[in-house]
Amino acid sequence: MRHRASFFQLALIAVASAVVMIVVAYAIPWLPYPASREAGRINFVYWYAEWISIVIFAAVAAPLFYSLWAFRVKRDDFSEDGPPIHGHTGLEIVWTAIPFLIVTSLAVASAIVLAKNGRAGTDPLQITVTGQQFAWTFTYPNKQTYPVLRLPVDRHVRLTITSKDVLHSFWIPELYQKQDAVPGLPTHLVITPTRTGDYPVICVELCGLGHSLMRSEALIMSQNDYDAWYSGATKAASAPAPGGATAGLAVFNANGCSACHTFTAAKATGKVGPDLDKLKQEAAGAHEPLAAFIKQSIVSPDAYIAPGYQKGVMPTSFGQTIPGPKLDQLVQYLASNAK
Ligand code: HEC
Ligand SMILES: [Cu+2]
Repeated sequence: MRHRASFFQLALIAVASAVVMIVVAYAIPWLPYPASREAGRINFVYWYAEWISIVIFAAVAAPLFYSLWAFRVKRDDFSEDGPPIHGHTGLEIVWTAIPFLIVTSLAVASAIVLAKNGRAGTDPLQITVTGQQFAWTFTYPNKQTYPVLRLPVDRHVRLTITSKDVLHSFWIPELYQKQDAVPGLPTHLVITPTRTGDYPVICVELCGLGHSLMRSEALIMSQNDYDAWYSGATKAASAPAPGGATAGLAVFNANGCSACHTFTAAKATGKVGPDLDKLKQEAAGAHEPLAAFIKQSIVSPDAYIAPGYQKGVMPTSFGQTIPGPKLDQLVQYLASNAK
């Protein structure tokens, strides 16, 4: 037999195929570098599955490429195919047993990782994440709500995730795990950050016209920086700001306005909607008194569309979700701080 596959040739093609796959797998940064313990575990399962795939690819590619080369039809070769194989029990046992073991081991590894990732220890930092069209807000144990998620490194954090309107999904790519935000059904996500840095917070459930703009930031900071921010923020919340602006500012932050609007008084730098520092100009342009214009813009945003902006991006639910007195505080706050 001229074409008996030499073990050496097959092995050579298998190794070459594996090397190509390893280069593709490692040279391209397919996933962000994990920034939490939970992400590290998911990363482990990912590479476990990746290595199984590399081995299977090599095992399939080697006989395929060998056959293409060794058994190709020669000129003037009219011979029939070889006899087919029927009912090879040994072969069937092998090709059932191997996938069974692979799939079972993947399921066991994933189950262990998911169970471990759900554990928050005895004293996690508890933060409530609220999704609404189209902003994320984060409520801390001091009862204050902020538009940016700040987390200390190396501490268990347990997020409770809810939604005020439709389905959203909370995701920080560097932390790998996603969690749905469901109205009326709080969900949970445990994070134990391992790397400081600024990471994007993204909504990954198509939730309306402004879905792609529904982004915030997660700042993972050292325990010291976090403590300094938290105690400062807590003090600022209890000390009355000049002009009695605290209440209005709290309503502004709690409703995610800063995710979309720039407003210097609130240190908000959102770019999705108009710059609220220019509200006076805008009200004059719409020929309305300032406070009435602001109130109308919040309660029924579609009544007047700021030039250059789109209808349907600013949430239309604030009239129902912000109680009357708070709405007045908010309007007052915006009117008195607008330039
Ligand atoms: C998802 C992004 C988004 C969020 C969240 C949001 N807005 Fe808006 N807002 C917009 C957009 C876009 C416009 C311009 C379109 C329009 O006029 O409806 C706008 C318009 C406005 C205007 C009119 C400004 C002008 O120049 O005409 C005011 C006032 C305003 N928003 C206040 C608020 C307040 C207060 C909140 C929080 C309770 C808020 N917005 C939350 C996107 C948003
Ligand atoms: Cu969303």
